[in-house]
Amino acid sequence: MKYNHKEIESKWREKWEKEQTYKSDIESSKPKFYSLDMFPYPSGAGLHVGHPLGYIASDIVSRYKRLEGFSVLHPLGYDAFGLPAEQYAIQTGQHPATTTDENVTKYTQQLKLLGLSFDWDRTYRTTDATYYKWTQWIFLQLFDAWFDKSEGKAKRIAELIKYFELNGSVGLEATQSQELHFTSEEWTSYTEAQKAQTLLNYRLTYRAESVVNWCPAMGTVLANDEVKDGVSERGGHPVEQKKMTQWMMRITAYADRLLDGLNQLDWSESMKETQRNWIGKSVGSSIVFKTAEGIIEVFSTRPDTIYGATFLVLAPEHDLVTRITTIEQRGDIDAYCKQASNKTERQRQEEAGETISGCFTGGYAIHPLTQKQMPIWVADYVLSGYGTGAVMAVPAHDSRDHRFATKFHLEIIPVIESDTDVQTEAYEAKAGRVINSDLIDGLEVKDAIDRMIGLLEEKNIGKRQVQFKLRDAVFSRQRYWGEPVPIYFDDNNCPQPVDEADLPIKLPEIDEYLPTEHGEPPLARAKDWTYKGRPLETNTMPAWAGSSWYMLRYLDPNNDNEFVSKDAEQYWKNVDLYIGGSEHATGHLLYSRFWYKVLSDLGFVGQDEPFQKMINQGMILGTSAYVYRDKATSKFVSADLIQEYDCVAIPIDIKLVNSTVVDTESLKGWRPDFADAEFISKGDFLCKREVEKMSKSKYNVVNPDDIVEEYGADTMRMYEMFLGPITQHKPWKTEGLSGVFGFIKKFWKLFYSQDRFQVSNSPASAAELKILHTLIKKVQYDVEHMSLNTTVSAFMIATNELTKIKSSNKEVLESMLILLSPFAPFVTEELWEQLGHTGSISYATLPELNESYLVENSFEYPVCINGKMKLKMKFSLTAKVDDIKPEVLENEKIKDLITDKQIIKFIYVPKKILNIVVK
Ligand code: ANZ
Repeated sequence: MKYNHKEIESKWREKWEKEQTYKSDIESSKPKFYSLDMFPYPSGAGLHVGHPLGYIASDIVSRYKRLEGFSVLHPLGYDAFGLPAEQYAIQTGQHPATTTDENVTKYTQQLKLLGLSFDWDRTYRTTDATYYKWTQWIFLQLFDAWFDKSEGKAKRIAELIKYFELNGSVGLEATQSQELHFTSEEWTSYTEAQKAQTLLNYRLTYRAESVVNWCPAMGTVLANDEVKDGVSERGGHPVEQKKMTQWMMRITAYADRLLDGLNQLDWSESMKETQRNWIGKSVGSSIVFKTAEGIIEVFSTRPDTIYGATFLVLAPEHDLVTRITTIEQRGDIDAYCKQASNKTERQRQEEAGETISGCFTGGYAIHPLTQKQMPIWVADYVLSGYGTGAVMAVPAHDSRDHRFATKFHLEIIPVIESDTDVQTEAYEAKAGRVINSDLIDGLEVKDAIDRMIGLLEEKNIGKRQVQFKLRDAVFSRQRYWGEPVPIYFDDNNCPQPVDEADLPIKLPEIDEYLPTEHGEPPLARAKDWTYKGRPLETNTMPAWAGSSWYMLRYLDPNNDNEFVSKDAEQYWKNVDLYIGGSEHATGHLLYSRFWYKVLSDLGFVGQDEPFQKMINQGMILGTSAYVYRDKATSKFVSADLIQEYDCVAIPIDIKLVNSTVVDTESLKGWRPDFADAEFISKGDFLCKREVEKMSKSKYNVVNPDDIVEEYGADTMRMYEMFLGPITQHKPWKTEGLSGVFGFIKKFWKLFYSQDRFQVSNSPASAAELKILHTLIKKVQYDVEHMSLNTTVSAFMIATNELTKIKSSNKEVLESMLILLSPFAPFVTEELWEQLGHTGSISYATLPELNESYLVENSFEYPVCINGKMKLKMKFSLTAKVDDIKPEVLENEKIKDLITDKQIIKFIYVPKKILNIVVK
């Protein structure tokens, strides 16, 4: 029988589904392994061959762990709320649930082709009301919690109320929006509305007015990581800064724990570094500068440079700007501030690198140590949301301040010794001796920083301070296709939580997926959008809400009473291996760590981190094909002739080309406007190939369904691994598939002799065992180190070696099948059955490594006559000279050479040489 991938794969696909082969259960006698993929957003385009790379890798590990005896949880669901489905709904009037459903169905079909051992009984979509009921429930947990800084953990609001009743705010160490001061008597005398308002200042989710990234074209607020270069990441629409009342998540309370937690995680250093930078912890000092109109507090990480501070700079939004600005400067300052308000924070930071701008307020402050007058400027490189929104500018040692001082002719005073001429360039290194600095002259920078913080504290003009770049996360979206926020507004217009028993608050039906004429979010269109007769919140949650806790729901997906049962949580715990893209470093991976820590503080989960080990897969790149068109005549020009023309490059479908040769007839039929195309070429009409991201718009997408059809899922899986290290980017080459396909056919042949299934039951030879155990060792090491590309080569080598020695040993082949089954589950399952097994190979036992088979137990001796090598003979290492000697002397060739000679001596040096001395 020939290897027939189509028959084998469809047979097993059906059988696995019917028999629920990959159902995972709590098996307390077994250790657990939780292997998770970042769940996909099901887009309309379906999967291309780049998407399953991570799924295949995690599937191999999951299958390997089953063979090792673990109970494996390997689920997949869908992150299905979000903008694309909603945009499509706005354009077509079709309910986003319909599009989502179609896309999910398509994805699932495609994924099922690949033999991924997901437990499909555990699948869900974040858009299922049975799922988002619990997303809403978690929101309520955050609403009912505050962060106690003294213990570094979240606690219930009831505890905070008790504290206020006893102490007011006195001595409270809590993460808060604003510093509030009140006594217990004052608290007791507050109205309900005042109490509610006060508590919002501490809740882990709260409402606040904040400057947000507003995207008018999309009618919604976007998170910082959804804005790239001043435009929306999706759609590229302009984004402006706007003050709005929003639900916020107090992630900043966890800044330190999010930072510290990284140390114990098995993630790549670059991923950890990205998170560290995003959290951005800086230690420094606040310093107070006096002005006639009030004090300006600045935050500086370099208080050692205070004697070099020659001017102050305020953010355009700083409260004091209007008061400090003199009448003469008012017009300029107003115009400058207005202009700044249209830029995003990131834009402002980026521009500061090139075109620094600013405006003088006309006001002055007094230097607290030298008492000199310092001009006060406004500039948008100072951000209102960071530190105090004001800086002391030290142009000699900060390059932005330097550019600013140079542009506006402000004084530059060096205060750290260096070889740099600070009049032309800033010396930024945090190293050297302090100069021109009275109280701290002569100290090294590090010591000077500490000393100065101390001095400032003594003199009451400054305080040690820790700053984070991390901001509280905006949690409301003015969209339809998201989870409704389970909040209503009472008679005082205070937000109140919906009762847990009334969850879920289901997404209502509306007539149009657009904001109302009054600019309210789409949910305001719903009929009777009320709760207890009071208005419900009309904002929905952002796309990241559902993905911030999805790893927990798989543990117990159908539980209607709890978000996850205690039993399930205690058994499965956190994720042992998480595979997904590195682009989620600052969004999903921070938010989910934050929620998980809150749930941990409130006693719902037993660990502090959700994803213990993470691998970030690289991208599989496409090879686009570009044809060239002469701008003047619109004729197509072969790629080898384009130097003579002025051409535009046009990407064309890679199906129209063979290597670099274009099928011009098919190209004409590909687009109506190409029907009458004319081609200029000498011989074949050529295109240029370019390796870049796979995308529909570049027509370079390869569909996994086609590959599975032609070569089978086993080949596709192994080929994806064979392409190169999992974490690297690498181009897809369809030509490469035949190599792996050939390997599987060769492997199949080991079990067949002249088209008949035939394996030998005799004991395995030393050579066979050596091949097998070399493979076992390699696979063990590689899977542990996620070096799956080299495992594929190891299988190829072993198969070649077994073929060479014509091995068909059952014992060896059986073990090899088990080893190969995580990589090529279909063909191995089929051969396993043919060997007479009834259960699935997925639950076989991994063969154990026996190192002794790897040890060489024989030696090939050079056999010499009078010191001259004549031939080579192999002998066991344990053989005695009495066994060896007769065999050598009986050798035909030796016999011939010594017939007429007399043997004087037979020399045997173990593991070196055999020498016959003759005369
Ligand atoms: C004086 C100084 C001298 C500074 C020097 C730096 C170097 P990181 O490390 O990022 O925390 N700064 C403070 N608040 C700011 C704001 N709202 N917008 C823009 N810049 C701000 O940076 C802290 C430093 O950035 C602070 O230390 C301050 O400038 C500036 F040789 O103070 B420094």
